[in-house]
Amino acid sequence: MAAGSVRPHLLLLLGVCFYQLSQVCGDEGEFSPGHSASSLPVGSAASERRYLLYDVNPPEGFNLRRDVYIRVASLLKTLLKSSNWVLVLPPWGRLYHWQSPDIHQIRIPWAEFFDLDSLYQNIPVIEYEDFLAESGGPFIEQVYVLQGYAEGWKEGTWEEKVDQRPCIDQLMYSEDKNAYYRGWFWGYEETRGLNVTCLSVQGSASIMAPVLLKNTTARSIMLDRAENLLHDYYGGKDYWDTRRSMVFAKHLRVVGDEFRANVLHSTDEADRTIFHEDWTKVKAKPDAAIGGPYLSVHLRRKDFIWGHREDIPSLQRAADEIHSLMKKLQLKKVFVATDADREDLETLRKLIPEMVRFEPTWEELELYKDGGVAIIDQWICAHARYFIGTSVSTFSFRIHEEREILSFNPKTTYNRFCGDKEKNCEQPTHWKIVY
Ligand SMILES: Nc1nc2c(ncn2[C@@H]2O[C@H](COP(=O)(O)OP(=O)(O)O)[C@@H](O)[C@H]2O)c(=O)[nH]1
Ligand SMILES: *[C@@H]1O[C@H](CO)[C@@H](O)[C@H](O)[C@H]1NC(C)=O
Ligand SMILES: *[C@@H]1O[C@H](CO)[C@@H](O)[C@H](O)[C@H]1NC(C)=O
Ligand SMILES: [Mg+2]
Repeated sequence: MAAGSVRPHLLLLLGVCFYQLSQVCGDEGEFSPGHSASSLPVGSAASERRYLLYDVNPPEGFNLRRDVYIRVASLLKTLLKSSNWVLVLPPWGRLYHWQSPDIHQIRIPWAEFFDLDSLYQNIPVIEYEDFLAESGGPFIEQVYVLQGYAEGWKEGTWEEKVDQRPCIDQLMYSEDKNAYYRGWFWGYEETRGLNVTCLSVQGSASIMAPVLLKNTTARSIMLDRAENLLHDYYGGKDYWDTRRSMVFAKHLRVVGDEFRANVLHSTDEADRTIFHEDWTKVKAKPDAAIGGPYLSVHLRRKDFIWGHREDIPSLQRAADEIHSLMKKLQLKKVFVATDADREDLETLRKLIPEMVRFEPTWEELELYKDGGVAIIDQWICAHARYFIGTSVSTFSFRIHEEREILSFNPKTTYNRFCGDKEKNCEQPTHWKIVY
């Protein structure tokens, strides 16, 4: 089963090209696979393991990427049943939505956003820089570019399959004069692929396992366009184990908690949202969390309003809903997370004078980056008495999950704004944790 957030989201992106792959060409010929390897400690414990790397279609945002991590983690678990593998975490960077000027937002390690020890309790992972040090240089032996089937799906029949096929789209890699492949390797310009091949796939992540185990002996394999793989089992135990392991980095949680305490009078003890360092020992008790004395809102704007989607509210409609919820829930404060532009923000401030936002100073923004600020917003939203989000936004979906992990009553979580003229305003699906 591969339902959930994936398909509607991809549909929204159809026909939209946010960005053009820029030329990425460093100096050629400084490294070759041979000489870097000699500098490695021989016979280290890591020498036997194989490396799985992946990347996602460039226009996809942070929160769909978090979903793709879950799919690839399933594949890694399948591979581990047969041999020794480690997942190389794809550095963050160059995301379309990370538009704050003058900050360095490329080659960002996962540790800036997530707690690596927590990830490691689910599957073996290493940062890309560790891969470079450990594997003997900036070479990826095999790059598989995943794509669909040129002929599409045959009607009425769904079969899982993967086949080596000619590339359908123009390849985003080009051969240099040493016959190495150059391309976008997370901003590491010296990284090269030794072989790039297109594979047509239709199915869940683990259908890649036999190919990786049997069809190639490459020790480092990158799956590009990994979002073409579906979930092994969306919403199952494996899904939730991986999701629960994606604990936010401590420094971001601390900032969010301080904001909650100082501005929103929200503390874990009073709100019954106690955080435990070890996610494997946490089990949600239905309705146990109360949440802080505020309403939280995720109002997605930008590309969500450009398409004039009928499921996105006007600011007036959103403000009316917010006021009516505050009255009903007897809450005096509303925390608003949004990607609204300055003009929309001014309008919002007029419509909702009591609005509270997390507004980082320039220094904080430089430190946490756009990704970290988004996580702080999500963390604060996750701890509110009641949350309402935006239709088919993966940013909102990740907040739902965070609240599910924290034991909130689903009625306080799976809510979304309705469009002004939307007739059938279906509310988000409740995905219950499986332990
Ligand atoms: N700080 C902050 N950033 C946001 C907010 N909403 C959207 N963004 C930014 O816009 C991106 C939205 O892309 P994505 O994560 O793919 O979520 P989706 O497009 O809503 O499904 C986020 O990753 C953030 O960078 C918000 O409420 N607060
Ligand atoms: C993998 O190898 C098998 C057996 O040789 C072959 O039938 C299959 O087409 C290969 N698959 C891919 C994706 O290369
Ligand atoms: C590249 O990899 C593919 C798939 O494993 C293989 O069929 C092909 O022969 C390789 N090309 C080279 C030049 O090694
Ligand atoms: Mg997006």
